[in-house]
Amino acid sequence: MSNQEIAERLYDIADMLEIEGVQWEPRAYRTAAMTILTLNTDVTVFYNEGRLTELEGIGKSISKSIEEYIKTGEISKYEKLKKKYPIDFESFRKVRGLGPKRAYLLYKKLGIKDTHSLAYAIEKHKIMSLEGFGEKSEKELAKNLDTFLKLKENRKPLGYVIDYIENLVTSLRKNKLFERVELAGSTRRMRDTVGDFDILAVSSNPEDAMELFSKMKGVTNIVVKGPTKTTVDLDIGLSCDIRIVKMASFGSAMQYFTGNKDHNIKLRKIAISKGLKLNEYGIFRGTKKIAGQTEEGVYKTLGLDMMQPELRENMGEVEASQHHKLPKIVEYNEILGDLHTHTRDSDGANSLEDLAEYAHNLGRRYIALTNHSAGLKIANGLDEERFRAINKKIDSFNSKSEIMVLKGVELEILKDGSLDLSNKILSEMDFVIGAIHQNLKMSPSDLTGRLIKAINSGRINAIAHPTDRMIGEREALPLNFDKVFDACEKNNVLIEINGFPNRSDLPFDLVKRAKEHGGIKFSLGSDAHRLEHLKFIRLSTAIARRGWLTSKDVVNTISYKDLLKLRR
Ligand code: DGT
Ligand code: CA
Ligand code: CA
Repeated sequence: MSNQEIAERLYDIADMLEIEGVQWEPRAYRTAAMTILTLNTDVTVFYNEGRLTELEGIGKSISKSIEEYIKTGEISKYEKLKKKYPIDFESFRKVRGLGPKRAYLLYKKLGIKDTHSLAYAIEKHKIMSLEGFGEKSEKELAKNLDTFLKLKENRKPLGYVIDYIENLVTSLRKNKLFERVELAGSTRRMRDTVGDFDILAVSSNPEDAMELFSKMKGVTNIVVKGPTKTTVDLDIGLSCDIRIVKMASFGSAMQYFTGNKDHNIKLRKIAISKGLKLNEYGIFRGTKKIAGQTEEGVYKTLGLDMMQPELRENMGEVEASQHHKLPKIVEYNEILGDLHTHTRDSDGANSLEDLAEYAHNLGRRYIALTNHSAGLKIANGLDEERFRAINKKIDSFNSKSEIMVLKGVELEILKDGSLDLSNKILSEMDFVIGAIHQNLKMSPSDLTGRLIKAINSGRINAIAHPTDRMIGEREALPLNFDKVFDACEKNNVLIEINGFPNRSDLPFDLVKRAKEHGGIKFSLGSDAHRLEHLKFIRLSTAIARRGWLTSKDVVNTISYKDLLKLRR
């Protein structure tokens, strides 16, 4: 059982209650589901300590449902509703434009329960003749279903699973059977999504070590089990490979299994050109092993500088390293502030005081409070009056606090590229990020023009989550990035790297392109909507590193005072 499983149950209940026409409950269930989904701790820990109701949005009644699920694997409310609505809501939630009520209509009229039967009905053009649908919406649905199926290939945003796998590694390390345990693969490279986990370990008793691994908490299925390689499925919906290797080849195993594949292939070619052989066991001249104990040794033997795992994507890092020209990428601990956060004043869950305190405990020296502006109604956006009131609160908070709060806004860029708040109130702000959230169906040139108009306005400091992609749900907006980068450079507008796991936006390859464009700086933001989300700044930083950014490229490395000057 996992947080995700429970969260999906709660979302399902919300969807079914919505079909039933129940008023407030669906929203309550969704809030609770979101809390659990983004919790960095197993929810059963809270249950065991009797602290379920301490979690945001989890009251008595929902905590009873969770308790029931933990104890029995079922929620009676869910089972009862599900008999009436045997629909795959979990998938349909990710097909755009297919809310619970429409899904129910399709079920009632055509018996559509899942993506298979939906695809079939679309193929047979059965949907366009339904009342309330029509040809256009059938086409739309076909497109959105296609997107869902394509994106569904089972990758998970790293930010949702990194704590889980790091905890697992920590618990293995505590066991005497293991002399060494390390994460490799895409997780070590901090890629924005993960297909499976890769762990390398050293053990003098591989049989028992593998036995222990395959019986760990969280294992739902053993795919293969042997003394050198074991693969299991984990309850978070990803599988995990573990390999036992010899200490003498640990470095080359780490190098090989960190990848990525194309990076490895390039290294192997270099080895061959030097008359050497490279594999996961070491570097060999003939049959003599000349490197492999350490990763540094592997790179050095090939004439390369050692490089951070985040850089290993075959994006020019091998060549740069041959010429000793690798960038000194920004360090995680150089990030002083978080430049994108929300409180319950718009659609966040916490107070300014609690958010700031949590950020302070994470080591931040300042945060920008960037609640939504009025134009984003579904997020309870704020008008000028409410922003003024909050700004006043921030002033008084700052006067007696160690961590500083910047007065900010995540400002709607309206359909025509104009801005949602007056120049007057914007001039009272310390940090303004412009964002497109609505009216996304525009031509690429119109979308680009809309964004550029906002950048040219001279009123915004940064553009939030520039591509507006949602991993697994929605692809990037078809923007012309060369033009966007030009405009950002000319107007000194920052590009945000949003660390919220299913956004991870700007993606790292575009970050690298923006940096190569020249003259562009970046701002990092967790986009926290509740306390634990503040940790997502780590994912922003990872993307910055993967995009070759140095501390000079990232404004979060400068002091609060210097940041304030930026706006002037
Ligand atoms: P993922 O799991 O899709 O998120 O991405 P990775 O990079 O973790 O890929 P995975 O788990 O298939 O393999 C782990 C590493 O093992 C990969 O990054 C590089 C290495 N590797 C896998 N297959 C090959 C291969 O065919 N050739 C070479 N040279 N290396 C490979
Ligand atoms: Ca992997
Ligand atoms: Ca793997």
